[in-house]
Amino acid sequence: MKRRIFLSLMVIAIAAALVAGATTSYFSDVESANGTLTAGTLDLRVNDKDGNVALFNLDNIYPGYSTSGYITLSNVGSLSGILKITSVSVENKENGLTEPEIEAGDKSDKEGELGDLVKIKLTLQNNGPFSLESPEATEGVDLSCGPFGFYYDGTINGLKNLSRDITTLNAKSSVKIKYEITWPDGGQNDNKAQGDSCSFTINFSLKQT
Ligand SMILES: [Ca+2]
Ligand SMILES: [Ca+2]
Ligand SMILES: [Ca+2]
Repeated sequence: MKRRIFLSLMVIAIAAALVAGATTSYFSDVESANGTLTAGTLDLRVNDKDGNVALFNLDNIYPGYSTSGYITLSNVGSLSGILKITSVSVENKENGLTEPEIEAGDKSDKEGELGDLVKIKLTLQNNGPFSLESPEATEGVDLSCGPFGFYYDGTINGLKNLSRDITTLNAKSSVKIKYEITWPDGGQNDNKAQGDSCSFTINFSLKQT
């Protein structure tokens, strides 16, 4: 009995060996295919920096004061995007009431008046490889489009809640926005802003086209 089982196993083993031997006699060939996915990048910088970039800190300004500078917005990524101002926040502080402020009729110490008196002009400069998007004026603010694109001319408080497309910003390109800040002579009313301060934050975004 044991011998028969052993023989049967031998037969199976020989048959298996024959099958295995037969298989290796066929031609064969092996190939493969592969793909790699790399996501593009969309990376905005303000004046070559990321984050909330400080533009200026102006102290001791007065009626008749003016200054100007540039905001450079760069797409350092590999994809084109739409550059947009998503929002602007403005904060006015009274910093206490001086005697001339009270004389001029400033009664509240809750919010300062500087943002209503100081003007800002923002102009998109025509020195970059850009094409204009959505040239319509934004409702509710003193905003129109000049010959070269985005343009704002009004009080700092008027910037509140500004939201609009500026331009297409191609990969590895940048645009400049010139800002001009002036405190025009407002007569006796200017005294209401003595010691007041005003700060604003313009939020930019770059979105995939
Ligand atoms: Ca960035
Ligand atoms: Ca004031
Ligand atoms: Ca004050």
